[in-house]
Amino acid sequence: MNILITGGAGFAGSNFIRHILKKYPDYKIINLDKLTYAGNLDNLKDIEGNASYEFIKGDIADERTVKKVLRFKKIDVVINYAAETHVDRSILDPAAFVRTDVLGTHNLLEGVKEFAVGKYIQISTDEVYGSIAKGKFTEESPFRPNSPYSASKAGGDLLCRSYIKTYNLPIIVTHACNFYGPYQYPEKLIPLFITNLLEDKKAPLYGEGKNIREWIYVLDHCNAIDFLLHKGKLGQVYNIGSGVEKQNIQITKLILSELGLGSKMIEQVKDRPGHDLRYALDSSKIKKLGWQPEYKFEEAVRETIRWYKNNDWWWKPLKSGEYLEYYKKQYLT
Ligand code: NAD
Ligand code: TDX
Repeated sequence: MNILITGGAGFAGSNFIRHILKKYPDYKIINLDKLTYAGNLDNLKDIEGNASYEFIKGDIADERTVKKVLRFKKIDVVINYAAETHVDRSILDPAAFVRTDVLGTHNLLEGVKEFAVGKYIQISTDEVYGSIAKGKFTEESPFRPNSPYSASKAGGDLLCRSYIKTYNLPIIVTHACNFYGPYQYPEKLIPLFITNLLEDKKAPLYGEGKNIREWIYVLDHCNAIDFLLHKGKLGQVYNIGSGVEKQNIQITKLILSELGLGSKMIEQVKDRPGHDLRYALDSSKIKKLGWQPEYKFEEAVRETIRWYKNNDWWWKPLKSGEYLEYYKKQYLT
């Protein structure tokens, strides 16, 4: 099977490529990635020489690139991980999000239609449903996105829906909760806090840290996408959650305690505009099909901390240059 992974040089995509190549040595992976600030070939250093793997630098928002890859690589399946993904960056600069998350998705769908690709999986987020104070979002919940990031992801997902209904394309849409694990860019809560604390800097907690997210270890998400690739029903939408809900302050305290540090290393900073209070998914649909998460939250966070401790060669260079400019804009203005 020839699988096109877009955004495979990012956090979740690179973990998924490693997972697939290990488990299915006869599958061929083509990774199409623009290498934005979040795309990093160091994430895939260990599989660079694998004969079943090929990297192509390219932009999904460029129609010609997408069509060229689909025409010449005989792609059976497209899995779209490519996106601008950081909510705070979307508040500073929404245009890049609309371009990649909406127009990029549209180009992929057009390509799937033109070249009769057998399956398309859209990797998306719980944030499209908006915030929920009580209860959980099902696959039937309406989209109420509150940030330019979630609105642009919702735009891509709605295009997927329309291509299922209008053209009967073989599409599966997934909405997952927050990921964490190795190779996550140190701008997101868990890797930012771990790496700051390892550098003797404080953890910048928004407001009082009462916001709640549902957290899934990245390898559990890999298993879920692998499961849907083989057993998911075409034309369907699936929520992918762990059921593990945590306030940001609980996660902060867990990381501090694992590192032997106290709460004086927390810095309360100004809150994110439009900050969603809580996300929570009802994932019974995918569970009924036979998938379930395997990793325990505390153990997997410990494993993540160990990975960042042992791999500062990976994250230290990311916390200079472009990152520092962003960090100054984000926290120091
Ligand atoms: P990431 O920011 O780590 O990586 C994104 C990758 O996409 C990078 O390699 C980047 O270079 C590439 N990319 C960006 N624009 C591109 C373009 N125009 N053309 C080609 N490549 C491009 O992201 P991530 O955290 O790994 O997220 C992957 C996917 O999972 C995204 O679609 C995201 O919306 C979704 N998701 C993420 C989370 C999370 O907690 N991280 C949760 C749910 C869903
Ligand atoms: O410095 C910070 N301080 C802080 O308190 C950062 C970066 C975040 N936070 C808070 C904001 C959120 O309540 O932590 C929580 C998690 O924040 P992020 O890591 O930025 O994730 P979130 O906004 O929840 O979005 C993430 O999950 C869904 C991903 O970035 C998205 O790509 C994914 O779709």
